[in-house]
Amino acid sequence: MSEKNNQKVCVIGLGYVGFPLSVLCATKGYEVFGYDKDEEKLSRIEKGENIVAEKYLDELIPKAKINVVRDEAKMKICDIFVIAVPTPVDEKYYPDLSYVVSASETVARNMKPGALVIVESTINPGVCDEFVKPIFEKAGFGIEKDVFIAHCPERINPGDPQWNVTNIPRVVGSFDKKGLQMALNFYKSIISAEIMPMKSIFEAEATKIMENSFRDINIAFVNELAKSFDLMGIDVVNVIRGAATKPFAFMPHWPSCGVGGHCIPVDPYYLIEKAKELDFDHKFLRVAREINNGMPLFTVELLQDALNKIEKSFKNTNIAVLGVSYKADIGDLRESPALKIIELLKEREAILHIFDPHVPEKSTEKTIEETLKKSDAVIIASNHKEFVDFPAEKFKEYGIKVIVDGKNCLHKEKILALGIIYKGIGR
Ligand code: SAJ
Repeated sequence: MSEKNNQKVCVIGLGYVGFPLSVLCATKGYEVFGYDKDEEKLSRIEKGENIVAEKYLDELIPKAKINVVRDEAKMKICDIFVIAVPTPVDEKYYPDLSYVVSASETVARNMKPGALVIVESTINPGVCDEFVKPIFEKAGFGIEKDVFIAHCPERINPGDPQWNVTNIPRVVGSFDKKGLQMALNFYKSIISAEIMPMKSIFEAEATKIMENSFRDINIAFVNELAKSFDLMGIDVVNVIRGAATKPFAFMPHWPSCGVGGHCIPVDPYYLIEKAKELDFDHKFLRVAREINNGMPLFTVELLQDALNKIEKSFKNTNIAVLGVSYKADIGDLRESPALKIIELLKEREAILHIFDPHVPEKSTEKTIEETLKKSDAVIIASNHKEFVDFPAEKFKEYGIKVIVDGKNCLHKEKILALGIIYKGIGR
């Protein structure tokens, strides 16, 4: 039996990160135990369901035995623990590490000496040192003696058809050489991509935060350009496409009605707050967050201007909101800008008809057609395939007079040619 085959892995947190990792480990010869506070997740896993609806897992799940853990004591036999719980921010955008702390305490209560503990949740530099390590020391474990702590930030991109837990390169950091080697051996045994050892656990924590802050500031950059170019009558999307013909030193990002999801709009705050403790103000990150957080209101104001052109105001005007989730072709609502747009439109007493094929529970209508029939204006808040492929002529057929394309995903010229008022974000 290879070394890994008699090792037992316990994954704490069976969401879009932990569940795929559990499946992968089980197909790679590990005995896998899955722990989550959500009983529904556990029972669905026991039934062999693909609880994150990622297509690439469909063929792996039948080969993956995951022992769900309801009694935390059962995890005592495990050699490797992976913590993959949420790291959100609260309503004031302060980091919420309560899930990481609680998961670490659960492991510390139920861990045999010598185990490896890996945190995959996205955290800022210092969290493993200031929050995770003390929990294990308080439980009587000595770092580098009978507990090894590592950080390997998750890089899951929900819905990505190419990159997933089996093939995304990773970075790993630890407090000590042995912990680093144990973590490298683990990830190299399950992932067919580069696993880069970092010089410290702090570097590993900083890597993911930097990756996602990079994305947030670049999106803020094009969102700000969208506003200024709009005033100049320049189509920013075409300009970005033009800039993207440069084969080096340019990476296109796209303006939109806002930045949602569990990562991009959240992670920069972890770095902002950490730096604040050290009396450093991450001005640039803060301004980028302000710009991106302001995009839902900017989009609603575009709709207001367009309605004024047909002598309508929001009050008692029927508005179709197409899309509620934060990203194309998935039903994830976390930090979705569409929810902010809906809130702003309700404040302005518009009559809303909402449709998202991936979020039936938030939809007031069952089809695009039904939604358009009841509406004078449309706001596109998610760029689902169903909306992108919807024939422009049909908007005319259903009497739509105004379209605000929050994802710049419709055919602007076709819509304008039909005599419909079209406004995109920066176009
Ligand atoms: N967005 C823009 N303009 C862009 C790109 C995205 O407005 O140019 C918006 C999207 O509409 C969405 C939000 O930003 O509302 C986030 O989009 P995202 O494509 O970054 O999707 P996420 O939230 O699933 O981000 C994940 C992240 N993965 C991890 O944190 C492990 C992120 O690091 C990836 O870069 C991203 O997927 C990806 O590349 O798709």
